[in-house]
Amino acid sequence: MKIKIINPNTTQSMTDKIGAAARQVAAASTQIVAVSPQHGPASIEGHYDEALSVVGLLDEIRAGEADGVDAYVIACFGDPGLLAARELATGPVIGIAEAAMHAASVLATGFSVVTTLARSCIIAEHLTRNYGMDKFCRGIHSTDLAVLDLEKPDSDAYRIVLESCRHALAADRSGAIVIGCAGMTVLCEQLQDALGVPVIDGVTAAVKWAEGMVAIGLKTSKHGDLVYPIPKPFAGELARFTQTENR
Ligand code: 5HY
Repeated sequence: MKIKIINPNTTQSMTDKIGAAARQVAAASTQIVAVSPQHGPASIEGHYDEALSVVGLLDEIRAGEADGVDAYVIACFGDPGLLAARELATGPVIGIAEAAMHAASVLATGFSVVTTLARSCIIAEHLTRNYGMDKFCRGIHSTDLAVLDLEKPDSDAYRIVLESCRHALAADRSGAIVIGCAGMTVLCEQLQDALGVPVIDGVTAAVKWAEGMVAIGLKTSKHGDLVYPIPKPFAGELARFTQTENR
């Protein structure tokens, strides 16, 4: 099977890390394709960045449909464009926040999220309610790290994230940590060893969830609101999205 992991920001070094983490856990028979769109924000930190990242994300879904991709992972903790992507895709589309939260909810009666900026905490809070995970999520914590700080070797990111995880576990009385940024994927194993609790990285959780669904023949429902988009003309720079016939 072929799983396409889309990092909706345009920072290739982060995409490379995400792809490596995915390949580490993927089955030998699973081909992992990890991409960033040609156009879009270098990092996604808020509603504006998320909105502008969705066109590039959907470009990658369109290309994937032509390449016979079996499932997609949206590798950004805001799960941007998730439902639009599901309309366009045939196979499952999994967001890393959704995957990580669901995984944490069966490993502990309560989990904490540790993410980047304070504004991203509010977006994560909205997601917990959308996913019905608010009854499991005991707290959402900012490290005040910018997303691209995670790409800087001298950012001291590991120590800062570890400290925030320790605080979250104590303050929230939670039993597991969800790391709230795809760029933190490389920290996950070290954090788990240091903390002695499950630390869930949505990238790897989403890959294994997608693999499992494809393996049992499950695809995105095309009955109701996730049916393929209605063919219509798109003007200007979006003309490439014009579809003339129903799929
Ligand atoms: C992410 N932004 O996972 C999110 C994290 C955040 O560019 N990749 C990004 O801070 O919302």
